Amino acid sequence: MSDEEKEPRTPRGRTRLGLGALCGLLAGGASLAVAELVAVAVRPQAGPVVAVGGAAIDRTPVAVKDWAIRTFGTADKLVLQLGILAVLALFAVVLGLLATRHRRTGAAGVLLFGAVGAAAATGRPDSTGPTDALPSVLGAVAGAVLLHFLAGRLPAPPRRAPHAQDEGWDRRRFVVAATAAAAASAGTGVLGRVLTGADGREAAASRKNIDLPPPGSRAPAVPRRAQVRVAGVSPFITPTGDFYRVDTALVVPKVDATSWRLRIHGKGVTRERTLTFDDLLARELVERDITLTCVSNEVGGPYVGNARWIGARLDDLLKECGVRPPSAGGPADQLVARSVDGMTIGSPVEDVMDGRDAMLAVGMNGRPLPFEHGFPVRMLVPGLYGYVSACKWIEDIELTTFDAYDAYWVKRDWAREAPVKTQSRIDTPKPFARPKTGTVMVAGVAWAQHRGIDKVEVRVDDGPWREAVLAAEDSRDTWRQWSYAWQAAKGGRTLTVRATDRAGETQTEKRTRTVPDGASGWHSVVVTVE
Ligand SMILES: Nc1nc2c(c(=O)[nH]1)N[C@H]1C(S)=C(S)[C@@H](COP(=O)(O)O)O[C@H]1N2
Ligand SMILES: [Mo]
Repeated sequence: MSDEEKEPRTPRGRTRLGLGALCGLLAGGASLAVAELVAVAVRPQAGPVVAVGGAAIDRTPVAVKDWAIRTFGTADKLVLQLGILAVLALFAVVLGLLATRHRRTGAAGVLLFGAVGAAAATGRPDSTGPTDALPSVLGAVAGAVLLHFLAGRLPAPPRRAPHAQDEGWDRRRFVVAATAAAAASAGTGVLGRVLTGADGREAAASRKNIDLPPPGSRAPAVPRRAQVRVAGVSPFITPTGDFYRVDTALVVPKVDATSWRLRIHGKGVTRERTLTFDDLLARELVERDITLTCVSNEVGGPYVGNARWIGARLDDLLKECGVRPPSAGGPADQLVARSVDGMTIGSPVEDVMDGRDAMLAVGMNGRPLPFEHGFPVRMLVPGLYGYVSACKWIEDIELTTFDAYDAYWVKRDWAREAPVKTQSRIDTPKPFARPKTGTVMVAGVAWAQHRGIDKVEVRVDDGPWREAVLAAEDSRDTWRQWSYAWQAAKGGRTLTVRATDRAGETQTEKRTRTVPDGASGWHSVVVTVE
């Protein structure tokens, strides 16, 4: 065996490798810190972690995405970013080890990672051009230089200094350089964070300054009896802070309402328009209670919420632009909404213009939209799943055809058209609860937006279906609560619920997955009566 192969086995060889790994981590940290700082100046979304994460989300197979949403819920994006950081750390260590042998190759490896980040950033649908490469490129250059520099200050390989422990290595110099590099990276990273926070300031100020005008058409008060008085049932109006959030944005877009614009154009648009936020507020605003549901919601799942929205009617606006629905001879059957972060969402023009309360929403539960829910403006179409109707951070509406264009999710195996499926959920008792024998209140929600709920039935084990008591209906675009006073006898019991919509259609028992157009099947809860 040659000396070189034995090298790592000697104590000094091991020290050298350990320090090499450290150099790699320091260089990786410096790269990220510099990149994130540059991203503040360029665009927060152009930072390498966000760009690579976004590219990963877009390329993730539907099954994996579904699994991630199921497993990590709303934390899915955090998990993804931590995963990216872990992979980067691993590669940083490898490059550091490589640099103990070949400084140049190690440094070149760092540049290669920069190229990957740059490609991801410029390839994002919301990329604003080649400047989006700057964070990754400058970060990688900083990391490469640092790795080259630090690797040059490692102890010499044993074969070159076989006897003297410390010959050729200025330990103090290395420690000083490494510490300085770590401190500079940390400082840069903190500065980047602080400046990122400041970046959304104008948008936040614009949101604060909004005084939503009173809607010209108010929603009637929610009937008092729309909420069943049973502990554990969802609040009829979902508090904004509890409203589910589903989107692909790793960084929530912070749009300044004063510079926001919405362009309406495309097939059959005879009077193209670009609206400002004030233009929108100057229109007659409508206030409506609408229940929003995600197509990724499993049977019994949490991705459904009900809010009181304020917005401008979309059908009126489209008519002013000369748009006619297909049934009136219009050439466009698909309305594609585009957001500032490059999301595209396609809705049937026919549904948007059939008189239902499709709107460009500016308010949620009496306040301007929160950033997470699409500030300053989002679309809503009662009766359709969010991915085909509810574009957040909207900035463009294009009239086209379903034949001519597939929107983001349609390119990823989801259905082109997706009306909400009739569903019902048991909110209480919870799975594996241990209620006492006697009267147990079973209660929950059912939804069939834009059709309305006409009946909810509950079944115990394989017994007969029993009609639940329906709470008052708010509107056919909202969910409806129900309750059932169950005379519970001792033992393990399975409670099952099913709903019937106003079209007379009873929820099918057939279980389907969420892909391609929403889960179906009955929700069951297993409890033990004591
Ligand atoms: N810009 C943008 N809009 C979007 C999405 C998105 O990823 N990006 N997701 C859609 C999906 S799948 C759903 S279910 C709803 C969820 O809206 P919420 O987060 O306000 O509940 O937003 C829709 N609008
Ligand atoms: Mo969704």
